[in-house]
Amino acid sequence: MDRVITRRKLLLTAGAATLLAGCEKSPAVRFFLGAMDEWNQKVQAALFSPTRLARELPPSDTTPEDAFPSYFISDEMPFPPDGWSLKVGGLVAKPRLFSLDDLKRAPRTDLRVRHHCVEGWSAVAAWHGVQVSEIAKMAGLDPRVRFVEFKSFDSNYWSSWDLESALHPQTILAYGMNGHPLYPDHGAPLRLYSPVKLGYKSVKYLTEVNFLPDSTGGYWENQGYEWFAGI
Ligand SMILES: Nc1nc2c(c(=O)[nH]1)N[C@H]1C(S)=C(S)[C@@H](COP(=O)(O)O)O[C@H]1N2
Ligand SMILES: [Mo]
Repeated sequence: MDRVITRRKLLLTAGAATLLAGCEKSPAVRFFLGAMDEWNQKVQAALFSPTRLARELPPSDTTPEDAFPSYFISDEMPFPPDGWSLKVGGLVAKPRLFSLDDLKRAPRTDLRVRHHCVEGWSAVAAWHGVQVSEIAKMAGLDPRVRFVEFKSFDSNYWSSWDLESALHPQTILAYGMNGHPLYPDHGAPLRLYSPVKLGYKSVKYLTEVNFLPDSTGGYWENQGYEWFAGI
C-alpha cells in the first residue's frame, strides 16, 4: 500500500477520536482524548509541514497519458475564452493580468509526482510551470493574506487553499505536462498542480488567483469534501 494513503488512514483515525470529544463523558476519557488531540495536532503539523517535499519520481514511473483520467464538471470539454489571461488579485500591491507568455518567462519548475484522486485512483505525470510562491512574490502580498482562491472557466469550478500550502515549493501553476503544452483534457491553458493536496484542490482551466484574508470554500469542499485535503 502507498505510504501516502497509509498516512491518510492514520489521520482519519485520529480525526474520529477528535469527533468523539464532542460527546465524551468520564474524566478518564476526557484525559485520553485530550492527549489524543494534542498528539493529533503534532502528527498533522509534522505530516503537513509546509516544507516537506513530495517524492519526485523517475521517467519510467510515468503513467501512459491515455491512462491518466481527465475530470471536468462541465458537460463538454472546457476551452479557454478568446484572449484568455490569468487575473492575479486580492490583497496584493500589484494586481495584474498574466498572459501565458508572461508565465513562461518566469522561473520554471518541473516535477514528476504521483497524483491522488479522492475517488481512489492515482497516476504519475511530469508537470511544468511557475511556483505560486513566485506569483506571490511578483504580486506583493498584504500581511493580512491567509488564503488563496483559484477560479476556473469550467462551470465556475473553484477551490481555496491555506497560504502555506499554496506557497509550498511544489505547488505550481502548470502550463505543461510530460514535456508538451497542457492539453484541454488536463486543464489548458493553465492549471494549478500540487502533490501536497488531493486532486480536487488542483483547479484546472484557471482564470483567477486571489490572495485573500478568508477562505472561500470550494466546489467539492462545499459539498462535504475535506477542505484542507493534505497528503
Ligand atoms: N476546473 C476543474 N478542475 C478540476 C476538476 C474539475 O472537475 N474541474 N476536477 C478535480 C479533480 S477531482 C481531480 S482528481 C483533478 C484531475 O485532474 P486531471 O483531469 O488532469 O486528471 O482535477 C481537479 N481539478
Ligand atoms: Mo479527483
